[in-house]
Amino acid sequence: MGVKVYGMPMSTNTIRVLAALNEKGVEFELVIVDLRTGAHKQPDFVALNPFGQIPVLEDGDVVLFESRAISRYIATKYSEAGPDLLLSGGTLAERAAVDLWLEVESQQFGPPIAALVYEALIKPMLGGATDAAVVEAQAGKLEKVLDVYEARLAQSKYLAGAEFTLADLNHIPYTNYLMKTPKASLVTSRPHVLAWWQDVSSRAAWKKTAAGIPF
Ligand code: GS8
Repeated sequence: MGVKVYGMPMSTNTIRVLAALNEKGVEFELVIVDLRTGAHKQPDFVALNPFGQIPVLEDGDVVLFESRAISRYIATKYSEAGPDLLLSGGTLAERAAVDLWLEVESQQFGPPIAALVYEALIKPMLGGATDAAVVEAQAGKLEKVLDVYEARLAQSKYLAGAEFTLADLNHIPYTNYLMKTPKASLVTSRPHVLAWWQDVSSRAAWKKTAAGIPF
């Protein structure tokens, strides 16, 4: 039985999982769970993820939710294929740097960029109106985070060091959507963050993943 991902092609957290699978060259089936019809709150799906959210990964007997746990599982299971996303052959300090930037993505970068992207891009697609004050507030928070990234990326080609890792990959889905909002300037005004974005978003695996996003 092959790998199944339950989710939607436009969902950032689903895209994080697909990006990891594509980096590793793993074949998968995307099973559509349509948030617009409430499919994620139906008992058969809640049996897979008790939080009733996408994505879910099913790999034989292994069923996982939380996209960051799933991307780490993929990076670990397929450590031999494609890039060494967790620097498993590296020193303790090198692996710790991957963990550090994975945490920064989840704890510092994720909350403001998710709120900004929802307000500026997703909400209008769902028929709502963007609240400019929310966008400004979240952009203010993200700006401070990206100042830290600018300093880091001035010294290091990728977030965890000289190699592309899962820490970089986990940032791609939300940054991709940020670039489609008027706040893309948060990236384009920071030369090292921009160079990093141009590099990570030009990877063949990301281009393949992006081709599946409907807009
Ligand atoms: C968040 C999943 C999530 O918010 C993860 O997997 O990383 N921390 C979790 N999923 C959204 C779709 S955006 O990708 C979702 O399922 N929303 C519907 C809901 O919460 O009811």
